[in-house]
Amino acid sequence: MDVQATDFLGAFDNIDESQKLIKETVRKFVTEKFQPNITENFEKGHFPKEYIKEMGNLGLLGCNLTGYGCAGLDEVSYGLIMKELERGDSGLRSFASVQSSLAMYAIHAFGSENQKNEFLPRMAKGEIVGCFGLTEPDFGSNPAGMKTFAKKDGDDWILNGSKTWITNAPIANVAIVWAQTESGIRGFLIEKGTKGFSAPEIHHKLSLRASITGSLYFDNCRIPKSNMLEKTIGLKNALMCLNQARFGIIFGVLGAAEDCLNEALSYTKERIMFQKPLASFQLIQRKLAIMATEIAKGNLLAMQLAKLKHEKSIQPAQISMGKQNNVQIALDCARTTRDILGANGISGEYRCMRHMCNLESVYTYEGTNDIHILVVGQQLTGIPAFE
Ligand code: TGC
Ligand code: FAD
Repeated sequence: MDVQATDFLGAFDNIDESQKLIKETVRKFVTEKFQPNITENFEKGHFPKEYIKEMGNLGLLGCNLTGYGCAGLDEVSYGLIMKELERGDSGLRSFASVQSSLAMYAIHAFGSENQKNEFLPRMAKGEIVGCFGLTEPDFGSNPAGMKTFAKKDGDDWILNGSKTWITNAPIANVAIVWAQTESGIRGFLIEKGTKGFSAPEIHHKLSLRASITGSLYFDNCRIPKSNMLEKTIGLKNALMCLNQARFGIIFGVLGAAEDCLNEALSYTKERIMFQKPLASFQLIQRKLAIMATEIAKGNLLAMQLAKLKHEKSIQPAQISMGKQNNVQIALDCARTTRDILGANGISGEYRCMRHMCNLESVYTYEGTNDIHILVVGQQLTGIPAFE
């Protein structure tokens, strides 16, 4: 039997030809186009926008949505795409997650026919960019308390408030924004250029440096009725979008983890210390074996969740278990690889420290590690422990 280091238990052995082709196509794009400049882009804090249209041409944006120019792929294909993008850099996967699973999904699930026709085909092609504004300066883990408010004024809405830590915000043509109204939390489409709306970049990030992040400010923004997501009726709708993105992260982070294991394996076979390759020492083999084991379990977990999602029986707490576990193990793999590479591990000439810094954000966004533990705890006990 052919045992692969990064898929020790063969979780992906049975993917079909079309899924294999999708995986190989994305890997080629990431390796040949994106990867050569990632170290420089990360160092400069630059998100390479030039790849957005290419991702659109490859059908990667909104790939698991149907109609409106979207590829209508299955959940495993979607997961494999996220995994290959994040093998390159979590920033690249973040762009795709936000565009596809948060912004496009919100319009697809809760938008009018007009909104879907107007935005989705152009977003799928990468001609326009979306962002998703849920988090506020004082309401991160607890978005239910949000202060951003939309007040009815004739047929229009007047929006006031702010959002922060929003991926893609400064380059977004349209922001999906969640706001309190007199009838609960609802979603709105805020277009670039709307009077009173600004989206400045957040600087000095030490993580996800090749991703662009910003804040959203709304100062008496007048939003036409046609830009309200009519089918939104509460926070639940925003959380439904998060389920989609969290599912993508469960696969995505495995790409970063596998990249770290591969780096650790090749390094330890070549690096000689005490007259022997590092790979020959028991302590090093233990670290490698633990990484391979955790990745193998993470792969199985991801594939089982894809099956449940395909069958439409997946529960939010199951997604929480997957997000919490796979991000944790990916971060552990990145830290272990950083350790195994010694001083070289801190250099941008290698990949592990960049992955490690990125995964610190992934650990926090889309629900912190603690929040997902608490969601599983609530499912087990029936007792919410958030407050
Ligand atoms: P709670 O009372 O539990 O729920 C309110 C309603 O929503 C339902 N619900 C869900 N529905 C679908 N999916 C989920 N995951 C759901 N979780 C809860 C729930 O059944 C209820 O429905 P109903 O019918 O009774 O109204 O709400 P809560 O206010 O107590 O909050 C629960 C909690 C803490 C789990 C939730 O607020 C949470 O997940 N907090 C974390 C916030 C978060 O993840 N923010 C992410 C922002 S976006 C982002 O980070 C993008 S990074 C992007 C990138 O670059 O990749
Ligand atoms: P807090 O909620 O203040 O949490 C701080 C700490 O307290 C954490 O350890 C947390 O686990 C813990 N904690 C909180 N509540 C509890 C509790 N009840 N019990 C125990 N411990 C608790 N948001 C968006 O809306 N859209 C985006 O596109 C987006 N992109 C992001 C990109 C980046 C790079 C980052 C870093 C964040 C992004 N976010 C985005 C925001 C992200 O979702 C929030 O940072 C996250 O939800 C956590 O909120 P917070 O930072 O306010 O932390």
